Amino acid sequence: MTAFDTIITGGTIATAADTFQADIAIQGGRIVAIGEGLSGAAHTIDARDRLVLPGGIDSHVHISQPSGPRVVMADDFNSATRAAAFGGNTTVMPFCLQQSGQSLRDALTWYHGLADGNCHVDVSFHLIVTDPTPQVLGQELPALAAEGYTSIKLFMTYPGLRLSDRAILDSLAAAKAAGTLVLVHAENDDAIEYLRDTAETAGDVAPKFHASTRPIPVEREATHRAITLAEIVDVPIMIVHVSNREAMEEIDRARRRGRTVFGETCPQYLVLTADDLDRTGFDGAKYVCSPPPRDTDSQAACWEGLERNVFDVFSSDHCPFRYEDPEGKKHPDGLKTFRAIPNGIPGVETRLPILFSEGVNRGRIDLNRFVALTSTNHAKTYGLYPRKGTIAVGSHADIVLWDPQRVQTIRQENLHHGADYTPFEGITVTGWPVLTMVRGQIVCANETMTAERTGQYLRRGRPAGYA
Ligand code: DUC
Ligand code: ZN
Ligand code: ZN
Repeated sequence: MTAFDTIITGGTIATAADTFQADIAIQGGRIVAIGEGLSGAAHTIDARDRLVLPGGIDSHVHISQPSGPRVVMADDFNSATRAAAFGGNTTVMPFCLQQSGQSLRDALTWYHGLADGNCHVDVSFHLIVTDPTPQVLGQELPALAAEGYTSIKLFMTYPGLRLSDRAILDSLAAAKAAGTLVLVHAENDDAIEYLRDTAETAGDVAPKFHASTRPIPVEREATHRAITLAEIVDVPIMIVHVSNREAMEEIDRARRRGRTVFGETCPQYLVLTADDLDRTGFDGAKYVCSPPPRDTDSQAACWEGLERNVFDVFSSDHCPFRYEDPEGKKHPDGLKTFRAIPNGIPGVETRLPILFSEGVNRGRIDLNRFVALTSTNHAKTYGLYPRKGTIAVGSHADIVLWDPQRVQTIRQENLHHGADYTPFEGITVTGWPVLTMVRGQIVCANETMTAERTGQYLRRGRPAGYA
């Protein structure tokens, strides 16, 4: 009889608070002891020369999301969560889209049907509310919050998704009553449509005009408005995928007024720019996402935001479309105008190595802040802590071993997602996750999957801001 299922020995553990040498004992999928000289396990993992970190939580990914006529996302739950695991993640949070006229329950039934039994890491859904009827807000939202669906996303742009200010106010009020955290995609839709019409009239239809028709003021104004609407209702809010300083300043200003505003940024705002949308031929389409990558000043601002806590979470906004595909970036309508290019880029597998290499190795953030930004804060923000997001006795044994010395050039051929390209092609990083364990089970190690779709659905508790 052994005391433990697994012991991880000899590694350097880092949490959001501490870095220390210790062994970890695991039993029944949970961490049951942390200390020196642990022994008595059926399996021992030698973690010498490895960092031992809480598994990454990517709280912003899109998987199998309906994306318009004859457009198909490149990942299903199998491929997306496989890529997530190889990228050092143990939980992902995709978006369940409510279609117009649909109930949230029906949307969830459909989405669970795609996800359940098909995931390699644990999952939990945000709901995208596009049709906030009295029934949806008054009946469904509170019932679903009680069942652990405690976050929704609202869009201020996109025909079919965008909500009016009044609908946002009503949704915020319902979320407040239900204890649900509201995430907002903040871009001014009318301004975008005006700029797009103007560009197209001038014959400006290449991919690069996706960026120029969604300039910073479009994001700044909508960020300000979203925060203002949340202030009127007196409810916390999360501004997702922030790309630039002016939107950051809106978050700063609101916090100085005492508002609870959370912020998120993503790898594309650290290492890509709008120039990438101007690559030769149609290659710029590979970088079409919203908000678009900006310039090097905005990159520097986003780094500063990670350093000084403007941003609580760092997510991928994984939203993959194949490039060489008429149902992807080369959609026949997209070839005619930037307006119809499917919007989004893959990134669930590369989020962590990019931040580790560019952030920790370059001394912009320390290892503990890295853990906070990529795991702990996601768990705290979305009601998963301390089950997830840390290495502590009683927590799920969601653990990732990192080789901090491994030098790797990001190449599509080495990745596991369903897309046929990576926008981060050719970036050389130092530090790579080499073993991913979910609830005590090794899911992948040394380039190989070692478990088959053992991910579980996670009900969540109250989110941050609703203490
Ligand atoms: N918003 C997202 O959050 N992801 C992809 C596209 C978008 O507009
Ligand atoms: Zn968005
Ligand atoms: Zn997104």
